[in-house]
Amino acid sequence: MNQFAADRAPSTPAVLLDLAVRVAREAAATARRMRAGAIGDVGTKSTATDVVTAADKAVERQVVEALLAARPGDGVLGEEYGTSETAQPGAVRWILDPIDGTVNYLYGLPQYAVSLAAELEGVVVAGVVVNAATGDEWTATRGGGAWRGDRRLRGSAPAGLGQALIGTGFGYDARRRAHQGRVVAELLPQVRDIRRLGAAALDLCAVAEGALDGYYEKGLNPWDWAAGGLVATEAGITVAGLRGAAPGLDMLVAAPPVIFEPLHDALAELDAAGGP
Ligand code: LIP
Repeated sequence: MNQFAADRAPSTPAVLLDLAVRVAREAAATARRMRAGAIGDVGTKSTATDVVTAADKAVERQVVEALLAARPGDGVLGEEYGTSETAQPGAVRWILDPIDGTVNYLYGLPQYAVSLAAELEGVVVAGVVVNAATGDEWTATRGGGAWRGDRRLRGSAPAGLGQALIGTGFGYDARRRAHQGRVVAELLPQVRDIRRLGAAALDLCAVAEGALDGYYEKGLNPWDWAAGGLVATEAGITVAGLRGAAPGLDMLVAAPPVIFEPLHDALAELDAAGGP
């Protein structure tokens, strides 16, 4: 195959997913190996608790190198190094969180993931999330369903919001956390219970497989939810913002249709997308 043909390898969702799974598994192995050794070179970003480790950086470099070796004309948006290449027109934009759940990784809590999505012309068409601590893996292609291994995922069907187990997360800024704390305190009596697991990608996969009945969070970046959002969507989960907005930095809400509206309305009433 000549270079031109290599640059124009088929960009079908299934082909892109195959590459994403191979690269994400290799990256998860690196994260696991580095965790076992030591957490070196811990730095901070937006606040003193917003940490980044040598592993975050090493894993991102590894994934970018592997993707561009396979598909030189593509672009990559990663959490640690931003947009690493200018993608050619019609190329794939890869969206990567090298270690989602970095604080869990730092503490050795087995809830951190490599999250990798393939976006074509603004639409995520394939995604994989690998729990780097356990090896558990969730995949999806647009229109092809969501899977955990060979099990098709279809979310949960709680009887109502009051019986729903809801996941959420909090930002790193103390002022935002104060607002988020007030919101979750008011939501708690309205639901079965709350879980704060620490990695958005895994929270979204948990909703896809029914291990959570819903999830919401303000302040997520594209790399936190691009892959997990496709897994949830393909499992029949509604993934949206508040009041008709698209999911994004202001708010992401993910829940099965049976409880999406009451969860949405409770969050809107509590101004969950507001605050600093
Ligand atoms: C994390 C998110 C999580 C959020 C954390 C953090 P990171 O991403 O996945 O949902 O609650 O505060 O932002 O920083 O570990 O990649």
